[in-house]
Order: sequence, then C-alpha cells, then structure tokens
Amino acid sequence: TLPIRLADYRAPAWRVERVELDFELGIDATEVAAKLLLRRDPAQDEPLRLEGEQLELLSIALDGQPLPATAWRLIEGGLEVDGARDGSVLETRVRVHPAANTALEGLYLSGPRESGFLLTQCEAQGFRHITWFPDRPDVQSTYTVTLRADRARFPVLLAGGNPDGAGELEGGRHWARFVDPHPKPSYLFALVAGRLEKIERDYRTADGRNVQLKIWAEADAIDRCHYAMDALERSMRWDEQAYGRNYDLDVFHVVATHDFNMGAMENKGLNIFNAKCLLADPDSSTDDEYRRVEAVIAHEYFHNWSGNRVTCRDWFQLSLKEGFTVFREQSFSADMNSAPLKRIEDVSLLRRAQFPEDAGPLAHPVRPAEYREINNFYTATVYEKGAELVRMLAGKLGAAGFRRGTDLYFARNDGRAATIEDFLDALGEANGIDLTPYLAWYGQAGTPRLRAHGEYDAARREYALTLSQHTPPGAGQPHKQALPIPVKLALFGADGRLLPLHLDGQTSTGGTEAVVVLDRIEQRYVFRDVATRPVPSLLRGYSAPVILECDYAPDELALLLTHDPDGFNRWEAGQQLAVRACDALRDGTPPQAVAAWCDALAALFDDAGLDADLLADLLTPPGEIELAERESVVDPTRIHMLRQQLLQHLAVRIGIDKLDARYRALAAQSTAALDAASQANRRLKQRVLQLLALLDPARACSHATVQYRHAPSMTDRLGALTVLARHDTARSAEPLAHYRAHYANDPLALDKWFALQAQLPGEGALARVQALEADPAFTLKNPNRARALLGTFASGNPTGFHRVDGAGYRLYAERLLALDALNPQIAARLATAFNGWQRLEPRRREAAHASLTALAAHDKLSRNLAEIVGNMLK
Ligand code: HT7
Ligand code: ZN
Repeated sequence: TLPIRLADYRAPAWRVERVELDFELGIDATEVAAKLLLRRDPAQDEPLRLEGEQLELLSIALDGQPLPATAWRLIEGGLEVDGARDGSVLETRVRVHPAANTALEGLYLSGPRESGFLLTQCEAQGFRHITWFPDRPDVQSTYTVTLRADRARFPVLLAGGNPDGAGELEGGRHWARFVDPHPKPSYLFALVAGRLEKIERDYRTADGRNVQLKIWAEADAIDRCHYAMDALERSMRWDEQAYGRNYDLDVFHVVATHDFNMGAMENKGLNIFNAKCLLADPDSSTDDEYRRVEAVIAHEYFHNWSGNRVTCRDWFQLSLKEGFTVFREQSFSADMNSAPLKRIEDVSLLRRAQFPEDAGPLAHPVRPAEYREINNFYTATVYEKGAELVRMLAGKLGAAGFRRGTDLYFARNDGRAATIEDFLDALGEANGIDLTPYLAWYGQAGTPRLRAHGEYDAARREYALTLSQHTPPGAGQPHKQALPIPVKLALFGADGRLLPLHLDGQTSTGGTEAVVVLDRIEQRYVFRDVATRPVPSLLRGYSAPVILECDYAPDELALLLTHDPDGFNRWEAGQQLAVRACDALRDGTPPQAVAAWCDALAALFDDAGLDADLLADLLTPPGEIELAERESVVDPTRIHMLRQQLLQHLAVRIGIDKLDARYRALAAQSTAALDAASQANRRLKQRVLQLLALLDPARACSHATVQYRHAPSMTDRLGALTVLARHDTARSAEPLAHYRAHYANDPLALDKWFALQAQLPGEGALARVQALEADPAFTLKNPNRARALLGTFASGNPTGFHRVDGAGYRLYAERLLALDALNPQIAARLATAFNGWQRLEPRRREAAHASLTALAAHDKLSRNLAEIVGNMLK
C-alpha cells in the first residue's frame, strides 16, 4: 500500500450532515441500516466515495429508490455511488459478524458468547467496519441511533448522546434510541449492549446542567467501580476550574471491558475502558494502578473538549488532541497527588518509551508527514513528546496566558476539526506572541542534545554559561534545524544555597530562577555579581524534552542531589550521578561517582525530613532501558549486571542494620489505607526490601514471606511476591501457587501473576515463559493477557528476551505471527519491542535480524505488522 501524506490533504468533497443508524443486534450477525444526509462541496467535482471493510452489503438506495447495480461499484475498498446530489439521502443495509471479530475494531463481542456483551471501537478507522461511511475525522455529523435486541440476552442498550425513548417489541425484543446533538466524527461513535450492572451519581455542572454519571460493568466487577466514579467527579470539577470546560450532555456513561486494544476510548458520552484502567479495589489493585485509573478517567473525560468538541482535521493532527490531553491529565494528576513525583514519573516514561523510539528506525515527528497504518501512530512520540511540547508552550505563556490561549482555542474551534496551527495561532494570538517557531518541534523527529558549559571568572565575579544544541540526523531528515529550547535555571553556591541571578540583558534580576530560551545553535549567557564558582541547576522541572549534556563533577551533582529545592532536579542530579557511577564501574575508572552517589543517598536515607516517596525514587537508579540508550553497542546482560552492582554498592553503604530497621519500622505501619503517606510508605518499604535482599537474601525473603501472608493490600502482596520470586525460587513456589489459586477468577490479578514471572531475569526466563503459555488461563485472544506475558517478557526482561542464542527473539517472532492473524493492532504494537536491535552487540544483532527478516518474509502479514517490521529493517 502507498503511504498517505499530510501534504496531500484535501477537504472532503462530500460531508454527512445527519446520520440515522438502526441496529438489529445479534452475537453472530448484526444488521446495520444507515441513512446519511449528504452535503456536497460545490467547489469540488468528485464522485461520492464511502469507506467500508468486511461489510456484507444487503441493500443500497438513493433518495428512496433502490440503486441499480450499474449505479454503484466497489473500488479499492471503497464504495462509489453515482447520482448523488447535495441534500441526497443514501440508505445502506449491511451485515457484520461480531463474534468472529478478533481484531477488536468495529463491533465485537467481549467475553464468552453465552454471557458476553457487544461493544464497538471506532478510533481510528473502526466505523468503516460497521457501515459504509466517509470515515475521516473532518466529516462531522449529528447521530440518531436506534438499537433493537432480545431483551433477555441484551437487557442494557447504550449509545452515545442523550436517551430519546425506549420500549418493547414483539417476541421478547426491545429497543432504545439515542440522539447526540453535537456534530461528531465517526470515530467517536459507540454502542454497548448486554448484561451489565451500573453504579450512578448525579452531578451538577458549574454552568447548571444536571448530569447522570453511570459506570457499567459485569456483575462480578461492579463493586470495583466506586473509585473511578470519585475520580470522574474530581476530573469534571477540575476541568471546570482549570479550563472553564463544562460537560455538555445529560448523561455520561463509562463501560468496563476485559477485551480492549488500548487503555480506554473517549467516545462521545459513552467512554469505554479497558477494565485494567477502570476497576480498582484494595484487594486486587496496586497503588500505581489506583493512580492510573484516576489518570485515565481524567484523560478520557478531558477529551470531551480536547478531542470531541474540538477534533482533529486529519490523523496527522493526532497530537493536537492526544498531546494536549496528556498534558491536561498530567496537570490534573499533579494537582491531585504530588507534583514533583508526577513530573518524575512522566519524565521517566518519556525516557523509557519515547527516547528509544525517537532514536531508532521507528522515529517520526510529533506530527508525522506520512503513514501507511494510522493505528501504528498512537505512539509515545505523539502522546508523551506531544504533551511536552504543550508544556513548553504553557511554560512560555505562564498560567494566566495559557488559560487565555486555551479559552480562545476552544471558543474559536468549537465544533470544528482543527490543526496544530490552529492551536498555536490561538495560544499566540491571545497573548500577542508569535508561537510559530514552536511549529518546528512538531515537524522534526529526534531528541535534541543540549550542551551546557560554564566558565567562572573570579576576578570579574562573572559566570558565563554557553548553551548549544544539536539534533542527530534521522527519520529522513538529514539536517535538523535549531529549535526554541526553554531552559529554566538556577545557580547554587558551594554551600548549597541559591544565588541571586543578575543576567545580562534581563530586566527581572535578583530572583533565584530564570528562564532563557535558546533559539539558535549556540548562545552565551553572562551572570554578574556571582560571588563564588556556582553549580548550575539546568532544565529545572525538565523545561524542555532534550538530553542535557553538562560536564558536572560528581561532587557538583551530589550538591544538587542534596540541596536542590526543585524536587525534579534533585532526582535528576541523582540519576545523572548514578549514570556516571555505572560508567565508572563499566570502565574500571576511579569510582568517585559511585562514592558520591552512595554517600549522598546514605545521608538522605537518614534525613527524617525527606518525603518517603521522593526518597524511594532517589534510591532508584535509571532502568536498564535508559542505561542502554546511552551505549553505542548494547549488551543487555552486562547492563543488568552493572546496575545490580551499583545497587549493591548503595546497599552496602547504607548497611544491613539500617535497611533492616527501616523495613521493620515501615512494615509496622502497614495498612490498606490509600492516602498519600500510606502509599509513600509502601513504596519506600519495597525499595528498602529490595536493597536488603541484595545484602541478605535470606532475611529479606523471611520478611517477604511474612509480608505476603499478612499483606493488607495488593501493593504489599505483589511486592513480597516479587522479592521472593527474584531471590528464592524454591520459597516463592508456594506463594505463587497460592496467588494463582486465590485469584483464579480475577483476570486483572492473574495478569499481574503472569507479568511478575515474565520479568524474572536470567537463563531460565524463556522456559518459564513457555511454561506459563501452557497455563490454561493463557490466551493470545485477550490483549491484556498477551501483553502481560509476552509484552512484559520482551520489554521488561532484557536478559531473558535478549538471550545470546536468539531463542527469545525466535519465540517472540512466532507469537507475533500467531497474534497477527487474530489482532493486527496488538501484534504491531508488541513488535516494537525489537526497536533498538541495530545497536545490540553483534551476536544478538544477527539473531534479531534473522527473526525480523523471517517475520517480514511472510506473505500474509497485516498492514499493521508489515509496516512496523518493514520500518525496523530499513
Ligand atoms: N483516543 C484513544 C486512542 C485509540 C484507541 C483506544 C482503544 C482502542 C483502540 C484505539 N485506537 C486508538 C485513546 C486515548 O488516547 O484516549
Ligand atoms: Zn487520548
């Protein structure tokens, strides 16, 4: 297939003003009647063309007359119709097959055929699996949807919009109608039908609308929806206060399913969630999962404005809704929880997921210039880097200016399908600033390197900071341009105190923090009246998504790690120091950085004033993926060992007695409470237990055994099981079996059991994965299960997946092939675990190459998987 290009965008020649859909629902076969009121663009002379896939066409009529076979034809997956005029009404009737739909795109069945329910997934191009339609986001229509079904089998019938009547039909059937007054693109259409229970709550918006909030789940899960309901209410309030956005329908439905390709979907008025991102209770959810539920509920709700009321003109603009909505969700989570910890979490994710993507064969700009399969572009670059770009803009405008800008953006583009230019224009215009230089960030792939070099002139009491930037060539862009990079900075004296800043050319001098924007290749900034050689704290709060290269001495990083009041930069100094320490261990050079890192952390370990969760993060060096990113030739086993060695040094420096005493103290306070302090205690307790296990595995495993038995929460239970499984295989067998039996009927808890074991490092990893595949609960048909075992193995178990003999790659490639026949979206996403293979040391590289080449040679690959594997081999 040929790529689709942004440069080729044309406005639609035909629009659909109104859609009427009638569904005769059935598990094996559903009939869909569609009535489209067509509008023609008088400036274009194109025939009417509609998209459809896997549709059995039963009838077609135009303006009330059945169309003769000569008046329509199927061309390249499209339906071309003759004779349509502006105002014509096209009627089609098709049959689709929900139970046979394993791709989980369009209308499909969730769960067993006897008891499961029907639901839809239309983003990005699922609507064309339901009916013939101009399936593109710039075609916005009002929808009237009527559902008919057997009442006993499908007691609950839901679609987006407001309810508009319901009633009985002959033969035990019933119907329900929904009208959505807000014109929407087809990707936001949704329906749900089946046996579901609900919890509900009334909500009154700031502008006075009464809204019924309803969360739906199968009977065994409905009691686990209360946390999501609270989170939804918090999200709605927050959006009113932070962005002045109110909800705009009389009902808001949220539905949980165990069969879903992604986390959740923002269908207008009928959000559908992967159960993993909605259900939460203390017995089966970890603290991290609670925070994820809150974040995803917020994310999907916020889309109601950033995505639904203002949608995307085309899929190249995907980050317009996703980057902005991720940013909104991050700000919300920061307000609900701890802001610095949220920032640490977000930046860690960016480095772990987006940096490797941006540095390899899958690199693409936040606004790609072309694609073959749009589902492959729901990436960390579009989402996470996109959010960083919005954050830079928000930082540049300040809180009040950004709000002025978003108010104008929403007002001006309400009901429209907008572009990234529309976003920058509104933000800029509301503030009298030209933001077009930031557009370059959207069009250029690769992570910029920011070099910083400081020189102190004691005689003149001047500190000169030279900043320069460079983005490596790649992604078909041999020459990268200079980007505007906001650098928030401060200077510290040798005593760890902030120094007042007197920056040449800046009016607001005397404060202790400034932002400079580097918008050329190199720039020098001179600070006056600097009494002693300062230590710069750069990119505070991570003010731009770049890689900072600064030749700090270890003791300078230790000073920032100890004193920087910017929680993020404090952690960042620790991360940089840990990287230096790893380098020293790898190269056998003098271990000053190892000592500096361990000494600083040992002192912080004793600091009673430090937050438990910041301490837990400080005690965590960069992960193996991040460490691998810095190497030109990657040996995953070596990196794993170096990181373990580094942790060992830290554990020794703190000492067994202190670790043991801290563990006991934290364990004594253990409860199931969800407040911030209790969560922080659990987090720190786990870090401490892991460090203790490096020094005294027997003692750590004794603690873990007790902790597993008496765990009041899933966080404690899973933490204990992890330590046991890593340090004492024999002793872990019994609790692993106990967990397996205890949670036999809880799919989400079972996923954690699979994932925990898929992550265990070392030689036995592959055999373990194969044994787990033989567990009766394992299936490739459920995306959560496939991700839990195979995805976790490939992306979360570097030493297991990257076996020197290539057996990890071979097994994985075979499974991708099997998965591709069932669910191409999931196969393609999991295939990205091979990213970075070109930098592996020669034996592994050859083995990975062989597996990828074998995969590429298959003639029946989906477009999804073919694109990823093809790009990987480019
Ligand atoms: N907008 C959604 C993206 C999406 C999706 C969701 C579920 C299944 C398939 C999907 N394809 C794309 C999710 C979001 O960003 O909110
Ligand atoms: Zn989203």
